[in-house]
Amino acid sequence: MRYRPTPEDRFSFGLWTVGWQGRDPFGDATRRALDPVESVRRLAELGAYGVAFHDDDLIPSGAPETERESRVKRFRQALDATGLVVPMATTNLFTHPVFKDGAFTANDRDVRRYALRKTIRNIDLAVELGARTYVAWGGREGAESGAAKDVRSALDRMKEAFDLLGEYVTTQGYELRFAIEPKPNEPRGDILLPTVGHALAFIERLERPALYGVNPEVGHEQMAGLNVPHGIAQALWADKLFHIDLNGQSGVKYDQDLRFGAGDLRSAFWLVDLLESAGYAGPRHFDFKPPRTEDLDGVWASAAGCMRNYLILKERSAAFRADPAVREALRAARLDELARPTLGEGESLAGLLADRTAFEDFDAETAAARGMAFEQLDQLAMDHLLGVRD
Ligand code: 3MF
Ligand code: MG
Ligand code: MG
Repeated sequence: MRYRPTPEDRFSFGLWTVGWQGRDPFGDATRRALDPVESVRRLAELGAYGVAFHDDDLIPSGAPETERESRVKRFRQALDATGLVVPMATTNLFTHPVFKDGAFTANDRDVRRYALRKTIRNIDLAVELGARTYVAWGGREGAESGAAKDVRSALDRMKEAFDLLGEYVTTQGYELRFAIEPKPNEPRGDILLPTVGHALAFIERLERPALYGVNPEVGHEQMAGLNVPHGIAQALWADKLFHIDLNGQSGVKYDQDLRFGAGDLRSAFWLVDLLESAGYAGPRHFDFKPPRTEDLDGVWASAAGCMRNYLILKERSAAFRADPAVREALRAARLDELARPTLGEGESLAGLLADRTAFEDFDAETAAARGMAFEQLDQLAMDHLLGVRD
């Protein structure tokens, strides 16, 4: 069947996505809790290959050791029975009231120490279950008012935390890399490391930069009005796209977490086009929330929709790239020229300085009059996206 996902597509879902009960700041849950075992079975039936979890999604915070063991055992049995894998795991450092002022950057030192121990405990479980990526979203690392957070001290504490986690996985010999997930705001008024760019710059200040990359989320960048494919392209360029959270968002407003493909469809098209043409090999992970209007049938329809939309866009992007008219339009728009170094082969800065055609004899008026032919190219993309070119 067309657009039917298979494990080769590497689609994964967080337990917290399909498991979201619809609680929001204004209303109570609209759906019953889902047993992680049920989620694993349903996701496998739908064609997913992986499932991700926060520690608290699997084991309620504060559960006794025996309960912890039995819950992990049931989860592992469900994974074995379905063939689903755990590519990524993460820590819940935002739900319990103890984290109201953050975790790694909480002003209270004892809270920071607790957050590190909670994270390390779940890293052990993540590795045991086969995860290769550990995501860190600093949802409550931030502030609502100016003097409440000394941002430079907070970044020192953030660095201290990530360096300690890096030391832990290195000394344990774990094959686990960290992916930092940026978000500009919500639930804090302003969150530290708000965008892909902030996170990439932060990583370079860590003791073991190679251990850390980013886990950008479509909606998070769009909440800040940013161009998602551009941010992802920069992460790929820096070799730092360790993981990705796919979802949908309609512009600069509250965090919508729509299913992938909803919201800004053109951005979703360019994102799939980028991931596929760049050969991104990691999981296509969906971090969405089926709207609270839906019952469980709607939840599974929404999850299936995420994967279906990805596959449709992948097909549209492949058709776009294979179209001879598009290739011609790309040439007319001089993408091939952008790929060429600005200096000639073997040329040095001295060559550029000595080249009269580059400046003294350069006819800027004629160059300025050249059209870029971007509109023809973009309309071809639109035709392919809308499925009217074949
Ligand atoms: C919030 C998020 C988070 C993170 C998750 C993984 C609850 O907007 O996107 O989902 O993705 O904590 O680290
Ligand atoms: Mg999110
Ligand atoms: Mg996310």
